[in-house]
Amino acid sequence: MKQLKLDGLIAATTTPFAEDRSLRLDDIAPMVDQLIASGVRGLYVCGSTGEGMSLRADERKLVAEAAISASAGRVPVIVQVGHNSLAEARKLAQHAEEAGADAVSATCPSYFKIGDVETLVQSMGDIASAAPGTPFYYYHIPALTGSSIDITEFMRRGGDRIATLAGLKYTNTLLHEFQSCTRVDPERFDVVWGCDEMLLGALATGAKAAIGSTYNVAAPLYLQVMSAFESSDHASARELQFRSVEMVEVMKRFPFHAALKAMMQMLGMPGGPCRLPIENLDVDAIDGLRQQLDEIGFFQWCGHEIN
Ligand code: MN9
Repeated sequence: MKQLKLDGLIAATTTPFAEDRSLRLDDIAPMVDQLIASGVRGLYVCGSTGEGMSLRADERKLVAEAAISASAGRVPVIVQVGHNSLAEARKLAQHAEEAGADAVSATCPSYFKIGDVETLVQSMGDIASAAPGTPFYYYHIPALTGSSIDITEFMRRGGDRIATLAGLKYTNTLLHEFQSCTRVDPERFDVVWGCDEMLLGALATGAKAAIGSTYNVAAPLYLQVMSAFESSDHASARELQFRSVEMVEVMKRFPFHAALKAMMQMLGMPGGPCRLPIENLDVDAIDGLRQQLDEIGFFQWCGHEIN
C-alpha cells in the first residue's frame, strides 16, 4: 500500500461551476496553483466543501482526475467517495485509486443512519476494499451524517479489519474525543482536524494536520497560528485564531459554502455558484459579505492578493 503521513493544512477544495452549474474543470488547475502558493499542503476533493454529494458520479471522477493532474505530485490528493449506495462508493474508490489518488476518504451512508460500530466497520471496509492499494480515511462528520458512533472503538476495530485504514477526518468539536483518537495508534493513524475555527485548540491536543474549507481563503493566517503555537507564543496564537472565529461568524450569516466561493472569487480564484440545495448569494449579499469581511480586516490578513 502507498504510505502517507498528512501534515499541515489541507484545503477542502470547492468544485468550480459555470453559471449554469455545469463543471468548469479548467478552473481547477489555477485554483490548485494558488492554494499551493498560499501554503496548502494537500487537497481534499469532493467533500462537503466540494459539494461532492451534489455531483453525479461521473462528475466526481472528472473532478478527482483534474485535481490529481493539477497537483502533479506536489501535494497529496485525497478523494472523498462517500455515497448512500456503497456500490457507487466502491466504484468511486476504485476509480480514485486508478487515477492515482494519494488517499481515499468516505462519509458513511446517511439516509439510513448508522447506529453501531460494527455496521460502520462493515460499510467502510466494503468501500476501502475497492481501493486495496490506497490509504483510507473515514470522514467523521456526525452533524451532517446524523450517525453517532463510538469513534475510538471504530478506529480500534476498523484497524484490525480494514487493512488500508490510515486515519480519520475528524469533523466534530469534541477536543477530548479527538485527543483520544490521536492516541489509538499514533504510528499508524493520522487523525486530521476538521473544524477550522478551533484549530488552535486542536493543536494544543496534538493535531498535526487539518482539513478545512477556510484554508482555501486564509491558509497564511492559519500558518501563523501554527507557528505562534509552535514557538509557544500563546497570546499571538489566540489573537490570530480569533480572526478565523470572526471570519467564520461572518460567513455563517450567509449560506456558508456559497459565501466561501464568493470569497474565493474576491481573491482571484474561480468560485462560481453552488448547486441546489445550497442557496447562492445575490449581488447585494456579496456586497454585504465583502463589507463585513472588510470590517474584520480579512483582506489585510488573509494572505491572498485581492482581485
Ligand atoms: O470539513 C468543514 N466542514 C464543512 C470541514 O464544510 C461542513 C469545515 O472546514 C468548516 O467549513 C469550517 C467552518 O465551520 O470549520
